[in-house]
Amino acid sequence: MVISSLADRVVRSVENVGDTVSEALFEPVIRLGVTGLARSGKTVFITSLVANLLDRGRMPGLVAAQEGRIEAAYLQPQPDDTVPRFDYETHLGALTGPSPHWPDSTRAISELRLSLRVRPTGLLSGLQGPRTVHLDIVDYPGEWLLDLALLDRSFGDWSRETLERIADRRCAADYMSALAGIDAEAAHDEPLAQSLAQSFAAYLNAARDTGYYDCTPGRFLLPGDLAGSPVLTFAPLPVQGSSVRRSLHREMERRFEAYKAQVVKPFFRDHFSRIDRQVVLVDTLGAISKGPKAVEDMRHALADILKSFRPGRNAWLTSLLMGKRVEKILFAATKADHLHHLQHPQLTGIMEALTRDARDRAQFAGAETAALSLAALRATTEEMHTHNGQELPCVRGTLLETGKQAALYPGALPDDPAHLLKPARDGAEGWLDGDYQAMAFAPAALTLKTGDGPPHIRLDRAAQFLFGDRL
Ligand SMILES: Nc1nc2c(ncn2[C@@H]2O[C@H](COP(=O)(O)OP(=O)(O)OP(=O)(O)O)[C@@H](O)[C@H]2O)c(=O)[nH]1
Ligand SMILES: [Mg+2]
Repeated sequence: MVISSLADRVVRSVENVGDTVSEALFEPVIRLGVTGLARSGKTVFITSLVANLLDRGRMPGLVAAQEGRIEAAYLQPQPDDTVPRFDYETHLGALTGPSPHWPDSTRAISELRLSLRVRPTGLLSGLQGPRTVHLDIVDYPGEWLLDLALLDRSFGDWSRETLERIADRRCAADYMSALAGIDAEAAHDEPLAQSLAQSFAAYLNAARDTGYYDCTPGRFLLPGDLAGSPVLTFAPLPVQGSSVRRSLHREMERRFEAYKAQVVKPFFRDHFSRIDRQVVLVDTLGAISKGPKAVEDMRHALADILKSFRPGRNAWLTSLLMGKRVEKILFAATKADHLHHLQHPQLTGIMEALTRDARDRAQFAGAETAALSLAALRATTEEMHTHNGQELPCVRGTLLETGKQAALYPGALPDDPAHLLKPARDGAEGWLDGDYQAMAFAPAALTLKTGDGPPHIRLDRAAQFLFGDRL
């Protein structure tokens, strides 16, 4: 009885509402944020996800697809006029064309709207025809989330912390020597400011290429149309106390504040605050193959990234969100096709452990979280090899560098993630049990059956967790 009167009320209210409300009711919008550090696999993930939602033959793990309730999927013009469109067709062409290659690096925000016509289940199934659900996918660099930490730092604090952290890094040597003999309280001199900012930006780029993840301010790495503007022409200085009028210190401080107000805040206000569901992509295998330092560094970066999803600590963000929060966060170890599936549980275990602190806190803030390992575009096949009487689970693919076929055994990932994370925390130079091999494979040439999207690993499970409940 309760159910039928509830349903009546739904029908009645539906008849009475105006267009906007009925659109909100019948055409819900899910904003899915896709982020991760540079090269973590964002572009390939979105491209393959969209292709596999358009052609759903390989998406049995997405319940609505499995039940045949998705009647149609189509791309639409996106709702935000000022955000570049995610260049789906070009990226898909790169991955699935006659000479497949990985898409170019993107490093800026972009967006795509995919609309799904879905037959409802349960209570409403008898009352309603298919409804449209819009999936707005937003691709943005994880580095931009790291900038949140700048908001509650003064220029002086930020300078001190940054210089302390980078002083011993080889890639920072040029910048540190450029600072030698600088009097921050001397009169501001624009050529000097520019050369310091350029040198600092060069350091940030080198640091990122070396495998450091704490590369903020994030926009220094992808200036876009802000290149050369004052908001990007500052750098950390050896300063003490408050700044002297008209000094280099005062001007850098002003620009640091402008960066926060005009670059960092607008991103959080216009994009981040509107996200409903979030996937954080992590190239866990890549970091493991670079060694313990890279793993530890990545763990820190992830914890920092995740602070944005637990905004309690940041008064400005808390007031901006006004209680709204990301409902679900998925942590996904990408490129799992570099491993035989026998090793996937270990990879997921490492992913879980890497984000444990951060996950606990996000859960604390009410978001549902999960970890899994996936490959957005599977570039390998699996095979067993016998080596010294031992069976080794390998993957085979075309090497990116040589174009030759090769079988790879990357090394045994430990069952207990602590065997990797502990030495990383303790600052070990190398892994005890020898190295983990990373090899870059080229995307395989594909002949797709009608109705099938590109091959992947667990992309359907990721989709089910992220938005399956809304279909
Ligand atoms: N084997 C394999 N390699 C992948 C997969 N996804 C990404 N890669 C590799 O990772 C690289 C980076 O992937 P992208 O999707 O461009 O990563 P991104 O996060 O968009 O990178 P930026 O735009 O530079 O920040 C690719 O060029 C591939 O070499 C995958 O599913 N399988
Ligand atoms: Mg990209």
